[in-house]
Amino acid sequence: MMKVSLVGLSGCGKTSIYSTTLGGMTPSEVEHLGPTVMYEVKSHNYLGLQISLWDFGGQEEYRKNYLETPKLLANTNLLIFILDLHNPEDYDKADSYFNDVYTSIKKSGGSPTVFIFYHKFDTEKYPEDKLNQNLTRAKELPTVKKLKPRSFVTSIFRQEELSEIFRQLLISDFDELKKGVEQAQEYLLKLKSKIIVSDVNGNVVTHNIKGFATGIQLREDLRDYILACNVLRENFLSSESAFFTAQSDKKDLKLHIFNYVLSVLIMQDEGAPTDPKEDIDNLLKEMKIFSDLIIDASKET
Ligand SMILES: Nc1nc2c(ncn2[C@@H]2O[C@H](COP(=O)(O)OP(=O)(O)O)[C@@H](O)[C@H]2O)c(=O)[nH]1
Ligand SMILES: [Mg+2]
Repeated sequence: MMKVSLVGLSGCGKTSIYSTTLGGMTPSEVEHLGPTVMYEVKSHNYLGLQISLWDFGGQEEYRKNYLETPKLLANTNLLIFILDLHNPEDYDKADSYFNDVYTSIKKSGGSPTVFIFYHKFDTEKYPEDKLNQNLTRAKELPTVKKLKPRSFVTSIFRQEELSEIFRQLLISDFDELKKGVEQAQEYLLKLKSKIIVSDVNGNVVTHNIKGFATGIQLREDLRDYILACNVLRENFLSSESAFFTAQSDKKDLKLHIFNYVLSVLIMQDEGAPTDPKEDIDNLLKEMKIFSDLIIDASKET
């Protein structure tokens, strides 16, 4: 089990970040979310890893409560602090909250990996020159300078990038998995076919096509297809791995499921250039190895 804690002042964007990555919502769908009361815990299985994501509501009365009830924050593996670049008036308050949360986790014996998101880096409702000034100032905040967390400049309006960051963080403690993902990305760059590597639940690992994912979630129809094939693999074929194919005169779909967990979906449009069989076979061979790494990593947690 891996515990990820999202922390930051009220309105900084915690719930929006969750919703547009693991939650599979679009940026426009999250615009009217209500405030989080106390905290919310969402469980997720990503690449076989059990992830529990804690969204700590940021209102003042709750902030005090978390600090006075250290067990809420204890056992955090990944601490993600979110700083609202559109709200520099509250930087000092945010920074000292960051410090208090970190100190509280340390006191209860934890040693989380710490990240900071400089969030809302977009000019939807904010002037550009001020935004850049705010970013420069944010990097000078005392807790940021003290903890030197790995930092990312984020916005829910760059959903694909935000999801990519999130995917990286979720496997950041697993070196072997990181290498596997990088390997997959290298192959995908070279290939012309449309390819999506995901887990069998439709959580995207990497892909080379735009518009097939909402955050980390694969498009619903394809996700349903993978889920259905996975049920067949399990119950009907009774095998660890399986291969499915579907064809029309316009499209060609190939689905490989490896080791219960990993799915590689290869799509080809009619008349589109095809890749040499050897290149596809090499990708599949690597993904088979990657699926073994996933099984090992999920045993660790
Ligand atoms: N411009 C902009 N607004 C955002 C971004 N992320 C969240 N918001 C807005 O900030 C407000 C508060 O977001 P919410 O997720 O509820 O914050 P929380 O209290 O930290 O959970 C909402 O109106 C969101 O639409 C972002 O990246 N850019
Ligand atoms: Mg919230």
